[in-house]
Amino acid sequence: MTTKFFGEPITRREDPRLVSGHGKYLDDLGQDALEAAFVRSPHAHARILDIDVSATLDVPGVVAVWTHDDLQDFEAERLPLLVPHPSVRHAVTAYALAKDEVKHVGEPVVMIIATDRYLAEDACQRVRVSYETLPAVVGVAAARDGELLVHPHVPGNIGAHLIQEVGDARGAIEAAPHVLELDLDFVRSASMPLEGKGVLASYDPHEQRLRVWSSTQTSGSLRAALSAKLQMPREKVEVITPDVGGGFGVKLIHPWPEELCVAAAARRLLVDVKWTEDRREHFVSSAHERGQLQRARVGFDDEGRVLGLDVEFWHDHGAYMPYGVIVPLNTSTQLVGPYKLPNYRVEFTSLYTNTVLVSPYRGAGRPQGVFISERVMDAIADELNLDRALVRRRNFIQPEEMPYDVGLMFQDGRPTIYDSGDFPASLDTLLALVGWDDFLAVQAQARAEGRRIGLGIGCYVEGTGAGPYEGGHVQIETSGRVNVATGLPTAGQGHATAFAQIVADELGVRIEDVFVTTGDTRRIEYSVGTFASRAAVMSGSAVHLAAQEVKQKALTIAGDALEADPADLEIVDGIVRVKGDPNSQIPLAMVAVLSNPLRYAFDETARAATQFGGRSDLSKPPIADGTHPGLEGTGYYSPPRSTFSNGMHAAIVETDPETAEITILRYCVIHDCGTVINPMIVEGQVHGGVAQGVGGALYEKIEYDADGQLVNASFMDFLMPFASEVPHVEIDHLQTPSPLNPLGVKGAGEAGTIPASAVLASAIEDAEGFPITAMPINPSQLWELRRRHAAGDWPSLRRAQPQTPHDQA
Ligand code: MCN
Repeated sequence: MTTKFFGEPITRREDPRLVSGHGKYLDDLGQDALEAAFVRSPHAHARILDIDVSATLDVPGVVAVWTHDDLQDFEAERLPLLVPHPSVRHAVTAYALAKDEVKHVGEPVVMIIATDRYLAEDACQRVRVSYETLPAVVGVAAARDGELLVHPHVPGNIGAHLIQEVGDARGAIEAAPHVLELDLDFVRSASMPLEGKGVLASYDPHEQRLRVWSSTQTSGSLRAALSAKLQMPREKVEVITPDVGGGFGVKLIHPWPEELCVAAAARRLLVDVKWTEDRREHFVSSAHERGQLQRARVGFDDEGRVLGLDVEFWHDHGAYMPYGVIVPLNTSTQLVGPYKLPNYRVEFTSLYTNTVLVSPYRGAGRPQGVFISERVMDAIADELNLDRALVRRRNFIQPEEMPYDVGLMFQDGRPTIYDSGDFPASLDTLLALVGWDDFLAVQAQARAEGRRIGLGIGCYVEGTGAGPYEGGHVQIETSGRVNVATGLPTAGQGHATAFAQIVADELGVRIEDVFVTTGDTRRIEYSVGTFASRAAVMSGSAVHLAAQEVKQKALTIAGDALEADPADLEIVDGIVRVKGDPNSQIPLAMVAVLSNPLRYAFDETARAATQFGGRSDLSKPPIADGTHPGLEGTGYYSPPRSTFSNGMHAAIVETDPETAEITILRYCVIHDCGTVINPMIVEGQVHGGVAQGVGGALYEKIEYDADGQLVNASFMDFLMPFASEVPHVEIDHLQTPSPLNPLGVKGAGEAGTIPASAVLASAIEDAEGFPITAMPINPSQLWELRRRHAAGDWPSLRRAQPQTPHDQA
């Protein structure tokens, strides 16, 4: 393909519509629909003794009141375990409406459908549910104790347990000259898309067809799930994703209880029904992530090379496990990062607690894993009084060792094999960008002025573009308009631009003529979803393959019309022409007409095309043997395994000596996502990711009390960074193309978030001179650590003045 748009920083074509308020989100639809509201559990753990809905039944405008008993057939069974894994010992998923017991505050118990949301909410207040409260298990430590149980049949609250090992980690640590042990705490947090979840369902009894609009990341999978749960033919279920105001992982599960209840109600009541999540519901009844307690033992030599690493962590997966163990699997495999670990053992225990369920949130376990490995690298440097960058460099996998088999099973069940990357080159670029070599002098100068500044670093490798497949459909209309469809939905990632760039280049058409549809099951039969930074790899490759097919077909038909060998043709700006003979040409639009020679010409282009008389050889049928009418093609891409992006971040922070306020002075990123389709989009993704990472590192913390009540379930109490707290991000790209897909791309969507906590911990530690072991960290916690440090109750760092320059590997 000759590239004209691919790799260019083309401004996002979707933005004029979105930023001028012309986006259509779920709540903009279904203005005449009935609305649903849910009575949710006020208790973290309780037995339901009785549900009295009698006071709701005579409320004018209330149309239906459903409890678990009103669900039918499969609707009444537990929701599915979406990603099974051999490490799962006890998979407990929720009912769409609670049956007998509730396991966390916010669990839906009753659905009320009324003519509007206000009435439905008022009616919810009239429902009387009698509960017998039970003791709640809150937090990883309590769950690990195993004294109280979330689910009586799950001993020790252990949902899953896995050990993976390469070499002999414990033996290597035993024999190592230096050994360190770290206890770390990564606190629970949650993604906060501006738009919460939402669903609108409409049933056509004549066609027996259910149409569902959902603010989902997985329209194709949601379609499959609804057709199974409602026992409807898949062909009769359509799922359409309107504009989505952010997903960040939380809209991955399919179906959410509300999606199933609303769809079932629309079918049964033969009315359109809608539900949009409010902010409090999002806090107490969607999904959280991150919470882990971690322990690492590392043995290393005098030069800082890791000889053995033994990691154990305990993961809080909340009350239910619909998404399996993807998050701890990511933590356990991705903490290896860019490092060569000949002896590595990791053991995780995934624990039930009486809190909101845990499912992937941007980074999906990797921020926790990177926190472990990068804290370990800093601790080694501290112990040996070595430069922190040097310790990392000495442990790097080298570019000539690619592809590099880490020796672990990745979350997709396939081997963890790094396909490309040049970690030393990334580090060199980062250190130059942030001014690593000069920083000691800068820091000393600041100290002399009474200021505390610190420089932190963090490296990561990220498995992206997980399979199993994604599809693309490309069609050229007789007007020359090119329609592109891919099944995965868009939540703000700029797919309408990036996929148009790929197709425009492959077909040789103007980008203005390419129109992309995402997340609409009417347009493409099979799809999986947008997660794991997979769209560029999966759908990008699929639309590329589909465009190739269409191009081949166009060249064959044009060759016939122009009486030229297709190999001698090229397409430039939508015109197929004989190379070197500009007078011999035919517009793609006309080729589209010829591909579908109707008896009558309906438009100007088609009439003009009749000069070519259909296929020129009248002895042949109008449609060439072995082809179909229409200039269109479908491609499905299925990768052999995941492709691995990587990157390195560095940050300079200042901590206020009096107030312990933490300010980020600089934030630098080196990013390698293989071949870049659109650098402006990738940089936007990195900016957004860093913003979310900064939030996770310094502000955002989901806070439960001992009874399992979420005490900061509002934006008044759950702190997110404003634009004023998000640093300017300085970015440089390194492109090591992936050999695994036709475009050489690797994912980019989560990259900014992954190392942020590790980097900021490293920087704060450097500013303060004592270890940081728990994230997020806020000024009060830093102040408390200072107090403990001054009282001799918190250790000092030894690496105040590293003796070795970073490049003496
Ligand atoms: N891209 C590119 N070149 C590459 C790789 C990616 O130009 N080599 C472009 C892609 O074409 C796409 C964007 O960068 O436009 C992100 O691509 P990719 O890394 O494939 O990630 P996905 O599109 O699959 O998006 C998912 C990812 C995840 S997992 C989360 S969580 C997340 C994220 O993206 N949620 C987001 N970014 C988000 N951005 C917004 N605005 N909203 C969310 O909810």
